[in-house]
Amino acid sequence: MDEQQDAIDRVAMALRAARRVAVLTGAGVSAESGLRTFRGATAADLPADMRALWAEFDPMKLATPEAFADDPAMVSKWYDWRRLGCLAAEPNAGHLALAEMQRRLEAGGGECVVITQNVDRLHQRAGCRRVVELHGTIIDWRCLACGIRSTPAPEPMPAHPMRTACCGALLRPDVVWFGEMLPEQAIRAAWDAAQTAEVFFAVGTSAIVQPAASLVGVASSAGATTVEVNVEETPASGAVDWALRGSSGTILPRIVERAWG
Ligand code: BV8
Repeated sequence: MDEQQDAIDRVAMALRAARRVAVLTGAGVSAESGLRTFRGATAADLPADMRALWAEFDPMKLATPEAFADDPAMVSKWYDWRRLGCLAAEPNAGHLALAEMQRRLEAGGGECVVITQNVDRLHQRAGCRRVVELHGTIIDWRCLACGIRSTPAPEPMPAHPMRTACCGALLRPDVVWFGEMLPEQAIRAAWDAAQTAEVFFAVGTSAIVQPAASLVGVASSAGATTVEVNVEETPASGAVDWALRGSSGTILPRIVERAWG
């Protein structure tokens, strides 16, 4: 049996024996749904009007309150374009496998918390019920003045930036930008899940963005069996018990199949 299949068998056995599981996901889990990752992205495969935006600006610079304050029209256009991409995307086999994992564990009286850095809501659309959104969501937007949230229609916004009916203030995406605090409730739920998990997965994340990346160490220090699923090496690869190299859309279904048949 090849090494990877043996590792998948061992992970599946640990999963079958566990009652508390936590899964940290990053942009890589949505890559097979056609959504661009933050660090693997290349401008080449972007539509022309977005190429300049993406090539000219580092997403890390666009995803900040300073960028929005400086040019709300440009940042709002970028987020609206990404929002429409998320709405048009479909959950892939990796998202569906995590939803199945959650169902199987809950059916056995256990629990599976999906902690995501993604803002696309594809886990929810795949059927996951317990999802902690560490970095908010691009599907909802909120008033910059009073914080009231709204869900824009599934079509291009009529203007960039939009102004809110409630306050006449700027409308911004309900995401956590670099330099902004993560939602207190999300942090607490994520830390609780990582500290009590018997098996902790890190799937499709470059393990760079903090404080999310710290969760792998939190779970490991609390005694969890840690598993990474990624197409490449990351700073977390050396610290986990099992580093499974491959795409989440292929590996996650194999783990779930092996665990529950
Ligand atoms: C904060 C929403 C308090 C917006 C995003 C230490 C502690 C605390 C903070 C910091 C710290 N050090 C630095 C900071 C500041 C900063 C930070 O972490 N900077 C990094 C660059 C070092 N953190 C913050 O600002 C956070 N706020 O902590 O507040 C504070 C504030 C200031 C100073 C100190 C403390 C807020 C972070 C949230 C930012 N918002 N998103 C938006 O989407 O536009 S983060 C953004 O990056 C996305 O959410 C994305 O998900 C996330 C992380 O990236 P990944 O998900 O890992 O995606 P990436 O593209 O990097 O990697 C994809 C991976 O998938 C790759 O490994 C690839 O190989 C793999 N892959 C690809 N295809 C597949 C695959 N794997 C499997 N299968 C495939 N098919």
